[in-house]
Order: sequence, then structure tokens, then C-alpha cells
Amino acid sequence: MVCENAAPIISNGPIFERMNEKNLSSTKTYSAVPDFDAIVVGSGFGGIYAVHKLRELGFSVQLFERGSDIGGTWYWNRYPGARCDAPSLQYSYQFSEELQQQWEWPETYSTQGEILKYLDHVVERFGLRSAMQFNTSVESAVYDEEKNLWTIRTDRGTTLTARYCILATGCLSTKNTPDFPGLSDYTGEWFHTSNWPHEGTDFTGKTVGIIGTGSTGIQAIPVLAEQARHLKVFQRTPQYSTPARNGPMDKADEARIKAEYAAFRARNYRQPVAMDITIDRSAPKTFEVSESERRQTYEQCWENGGLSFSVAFRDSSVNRDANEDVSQFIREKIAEIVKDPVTARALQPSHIYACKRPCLDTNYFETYNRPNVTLVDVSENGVERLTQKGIFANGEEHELDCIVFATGFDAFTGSLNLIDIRGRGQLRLKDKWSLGPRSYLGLQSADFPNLFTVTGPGSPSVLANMVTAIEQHVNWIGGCLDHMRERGYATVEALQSAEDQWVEQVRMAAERTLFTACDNWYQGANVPGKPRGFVPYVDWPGYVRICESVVEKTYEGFKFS
Ligand code: NA7
Repeated sequence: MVCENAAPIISNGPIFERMNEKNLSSTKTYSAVPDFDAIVVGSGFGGIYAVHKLRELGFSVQLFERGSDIGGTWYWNRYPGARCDAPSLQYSYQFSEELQQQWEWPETYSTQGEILKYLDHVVERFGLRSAMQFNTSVESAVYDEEKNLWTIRTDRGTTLTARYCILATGCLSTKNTPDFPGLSDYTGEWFHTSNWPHEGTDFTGKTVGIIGTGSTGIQAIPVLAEQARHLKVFQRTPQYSTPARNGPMDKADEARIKAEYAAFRARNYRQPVAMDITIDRSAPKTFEVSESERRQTYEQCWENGGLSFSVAFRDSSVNRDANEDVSQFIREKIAEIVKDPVTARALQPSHIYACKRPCLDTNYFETYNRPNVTLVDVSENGVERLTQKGIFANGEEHELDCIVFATGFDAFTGSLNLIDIRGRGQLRLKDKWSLGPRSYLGLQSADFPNLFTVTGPGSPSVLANMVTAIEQHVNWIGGCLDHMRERGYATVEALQSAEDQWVEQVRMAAERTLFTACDNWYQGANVPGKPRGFVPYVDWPGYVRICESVVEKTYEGFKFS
């Protein structure tokens, strides 16, 4: 397919290779000259910054992106109400002081459109578009041991070689559409929230069904309810959601942060989720204060909005009884807001708060007081099947003009598994990871030299501010490549022993938390047949220290040659 957006593939030759020709003149096997130093896959926050960073370091880079433009998950997730649930002054790059000073976010939490606008600005400002080819899916990445090169093949028939392959394919970028029986019989329109039509949708006068009440559903439902004639929400598991308290950017707040942006970022960098959410170690534990004091604290969290409940008390997110205290408060709030007691009860979650990713909303529970919204509680038998006219659940057919699937993602590994990635001895990454992903630091996997994953499985990724986690990874990768160039190394590869130890460390870190106490996508529980295991590394500040110490110890756990 011919595409106007496709950038020409221009290479001035890999700078690293020219260096190596000088430094490694005696190394005969590694003489092949690749087309680029690095190929980057994906043009979300990760890929965009990877191109910038590597170019800044003087490496030649080519990026491939399957969408027709930049944005990654923000390119695809255009559903009504799509918005980031981290504050924009933090969910943004910090690598350029000028950029972060000059950019103005209109709201506390940005819409999908505002985030795309920002990313577009970044790409133009730093002249990155010339390295990007759109409408191009990478089908395979194969390591050639003889030449020490990665060969990348795309669905447009392009074959390119690079010394390094950097996969910035995102943690939440491959949609999970459950294999509902009867889907092909359904004659109405259906949409997945993460593949929303660019031209938008008009639900005016229509009866719409939505399946899924995670972060996405909770954002979409209030907006869909305003458009549709009638909205039916098919809920398998109720979710904890608390007010985001979004609104126009507080200019005083913005000025305060911008007056010391670098220091603000540096402080957040060392916080539990790399954001301005601090656990006060000197604060009391939940049951060290009276019930009325607890109530007062929770009311304050509710008023403040955001994710403050996790740190209401020092032990709120680690102690079961403390967590139940928070959970009960939120359940009571739901009962206060939702007028119909049966609906209110069905909306009250019973699992541990924040075991599934907690949601932030604008008028989510209030939406169930609208006469045109019905909750269909399918917790007993699920959505049984789709029919020609709609959804069959709880023994009845619900006729629907449109169905919205807000059923989430094949997280972490979904997009990596779509690429045929082969390392030493033609080992397939997908096969190596058949029982769950194995990596060292979420950066590399043994037997896949010079292949890096940005916020890959085994790194904190979604358990930290994603943009900060991305910058930390790309900076680390850039530093590693620079180190190799200086020393004249041609390959870097995780040691098997380091990987084995890290996989165990990731598992143990999760075991110490409440994250493993329910079904969630952190463990692959949302995708039928996916191996279950906790994927991200819990403890962002600890992880940053480990990465720094690995470098100080001359890349301990990696071998260079
Ligand atoms: P999530 O959080 O995985 O939510 C998916 C929702 O879809 C959730 O309510 C699921 O219920 C529901 N679901 C999934 N499969 C089915 C089937 N077969 N039947 C009925 N309901 C189903 O995805 P989101 O897109 O909302 O959010 C993902 C992340 O994106 C979010 O955490 C933010 O980080 C951004 P379940 O709870 O599994 O019973």
C-alpha cells in the first residue's frame, strides 16, 4: 500500500559502525555495515524520545510505526472521554527544560487530543519526523550471529539492518477483544476503545451497549451516556473509582511548579510511582488514629481527587485491614451517590482497593442516576453471547444499535509477540517467553544481543509515571550504547544468571504486595490462556537505584564483546 505519510529512509551510514571499523579493525566477523545504528519500533512517548536521544548521541536511527502518525497508544485510543489519569505537568517529558517551561497544558489531566498535540510539537521541535516511517508494521526482527546485525522486515517489504533494535512497542497497545460467541452474527456496529475510528462516532438516538468497566469504560461511560438514547453497561467486575477533580489548569499551581520544575521533577523521580504522591514515613498507620480521624482523612482524599487514597495512611496500600478500611469508605461513597440501591450495590467492588488499577473519573457513579443508563450486572455468568441484534446476558437478549468493547489490552507482551523476534540460534522470543516474559531489568533478554525493550516486562513501567519510566530507560540505553562506542564493543547482552535472578526478584517484589490478591492485567489474568505471572517490577525508586548501581559496576549482569 502506498502511503503519503511514509518518510523516506535516508541513512548517512551508521556512525557507530564507522567508529567500530576504527576500533575493531581486528574483529573480522563483525565487519558488515548495517543500514542504521539503531532501528526503533513504535512512535509513542518511548519511540519518539529514543529517536531524539540516539540522534543527540550521534547514532543513526530509523523508526517504524504501524499507525499513520505518531502517538502510540494515544494515537489509537480515541474513544469519547479518553484522557490521561496522571497530571499533565508530570505526564510529560522532562529532558528539555525549555520544552517543559514553554508548553502549556489547558487542563490538569489532558485529553487524548491534547497529548497528541504535545507529541506532535515535540516531534516537530526536535526535527524527528525524518527518522519515522508510518503505516509500517515490523513483522520480524532476526539476529544474524555472523554479522552481529539485526535484520528488520516490514509488511511493506522493506528489509533493513541495524546494530541495535529498540522495541518501544508500549505496555498497553495491543487490544484484548474477547472471543465472544456470536460476534460475527451481530449486525450492528461495534468498536473497540483502543481502535476508535478517526472520524469519530455519533451515538445520537442510538441504544448503545458497553462491555468493560476498567479505567477506559469509566472514562467513556459518562460521555457516551450524554450522547446515546440509551446506554447499557455490561459489568463483570465493579471497580473502585474516585474523583479525578479535573478542570482547567490552575495557573498558580502551574507557575509554582514551573518556578522550580527541575527540582520538582528530581523530587518526584525518587517517589514510589515517580509522581508527586508521597508516602509520609512519619505519618500514622491506619488504626493508630480514631475512626473519625480516619474518616476525615478519607474525605480529604475524596475532595483532593487523584490517587491519594493509596497513601492516605502509611500502610493503606500494604496492609489488608487498612486497605479494607479505604475500600469500605469508597463503597459508602458509591452508595451515597447512586440513588437506586440495587444498582449501587452492584457497583460496589469487593476486591482489594488498587489491586486492579484504581480508576479516576468525572461523574462516573453519578451517571447511573440518569434515566437513560442501565447497569447490567453480568458478574454471575458473564456476557453469554452476542446475537444478531445485541447481547444475550442474564437470560435475556438486549437489543443494541452499537456495542463498545472497553475490554482492555494484552498488556506488556502483546505487541512484542506480534513480531517474529529471533535471537541467537534462531531462538524465538515468543517461545522463550511461553511461560511468561524473562528479562534482566526489563531491558534485555539473554540470547538477544543488542535488542532492548523500552519499559519492557520486568521493569516498573505501568507502576510508575510512564513518561518518566520511558525517559529513564531510554537514557540508560543511550548511556550503554555510548559506553560501547567508547570501548569499541560490538555487542551487549544480558547474562543468563542475571536474568534468572532478576525474574525471581520481580516475583518476590510482587509477593510482598497486595497486587497478586485479585485477577488483574498486571498478571495477564484478563487474557484467556495467557500465562499468569506478575510482570512489572514493584518499587520504582529501588529499581532506579539498581539501574544506577549496575552502571557504576560497569554494567554488572551484562556481557560485552
Ligand atoms: P482493563 O482495566 O483491563 O478493563 C477491562 C474491562 O473489561 C474490565 O472491566 C473487565 O472486567 C472487562 N472485560 C474484559 N473481558 C471481558 C469479558 N469477556 N466479559 C465481560 N467483561 C470483560 O482495561 P482498560 O482499557 O479499562 O484499562 C487498561 C489500562 O489503560 C488502565 O489501567 C490504565 O492504565 C490505562 P474484569 O475486571 O476482567 O472482570
